[in-house]
Amino acid sequence: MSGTHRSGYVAIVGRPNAGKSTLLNAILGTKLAIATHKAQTTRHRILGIHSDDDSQICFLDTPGVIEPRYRLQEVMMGTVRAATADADLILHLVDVRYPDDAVPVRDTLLNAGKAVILGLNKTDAAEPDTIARAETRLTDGARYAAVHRLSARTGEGVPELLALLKTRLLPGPAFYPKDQLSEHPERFFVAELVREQIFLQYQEEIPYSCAVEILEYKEGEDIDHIMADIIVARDSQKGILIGKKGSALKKLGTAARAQIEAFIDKRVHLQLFVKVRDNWRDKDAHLRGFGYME
Ligand SMILES: Nc1nc2c(ncn2[C@@H]2O[C@H](COP(=O)(O)OP(=O)(O)OP(=O)(O)O)[C@@H](O)[C@H]2O)c(=O)[nH]1
Ligand SMILES: [Mg+2]
Repeated sequence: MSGTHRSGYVAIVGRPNAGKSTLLNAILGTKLAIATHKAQTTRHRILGIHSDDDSQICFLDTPGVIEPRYRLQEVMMGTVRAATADADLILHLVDVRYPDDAVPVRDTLLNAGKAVILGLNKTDAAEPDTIARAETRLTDGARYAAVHRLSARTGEGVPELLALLKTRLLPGPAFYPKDQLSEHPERFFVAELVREQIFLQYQEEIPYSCAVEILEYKEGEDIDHIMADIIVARDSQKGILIGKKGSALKKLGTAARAQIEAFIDKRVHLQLFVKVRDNWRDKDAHLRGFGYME
């Protein structure tokens, strides 16, 4: 054990698909946050806690920064602002192949008056000169506290990133027990895993029109019984979700169940229902009900 104990909150902020949730999972060595190839996968602020003997870093994974077009997206951007405000340190994560996209987020973050570290992610998918160009493009005249290259997918550069973040945190005690990874209840992760499968299995506007609500979570001796609603925003989406003779919903349920079983390390009986709540994405009462708003 060495010297002073350090602790603090690090908000991971960036455009959709930058790899924020993938990075959180790589840091924690477990799949805590859902991550897909589709933009706007993350809708909440997700706490992931990394502890070792002499530090505790509390990461806040956040929704990708966009120009909001409907109320849910506005609320998501409020979540990003709140996480940024709460954090001691900001990690601006960028897909190294698209530095131009990251410029508006960079300018907002650097104006927030906090230390911002630039994480150039996806180095496994880019040539060295692309990476160098991205670094120049983003750091030219910008006051980042530090710059770090990494690949959340391969894990290259991730231990070094942790070491870098650690040096930037102030001395302080652990906020959570050292074996704790997060603070959301199990049903939150279960709902997220269902939502992840919706992102993977359906096209176009469907993933963006769905919310998942756990209706019942009954723990059994060797199998848990879970009932969940998938909420859609329009009647026509219900049929798409269910598919011919229920085939699409069945496929979704099978895939989600496998993910949930891996997550809780227990057998699961999962029942999914589809409900319509007209334009739920624009209604605060629903956004609150589904846990997107306080
Ligand atoms: N090649 C490569 N792909 C990556 C890397 N990190 C993430 N990805 C991929 O990029 C896509 C988006 O990853 P996410 O982790 O969901 O991105 P995000 O920033 O959380 O996205 P939102 O939640 O939509 O804001 C997924 O297909 C990941 O597998 C990386 O280091 N290299
Ligand atoms: Mg994400």
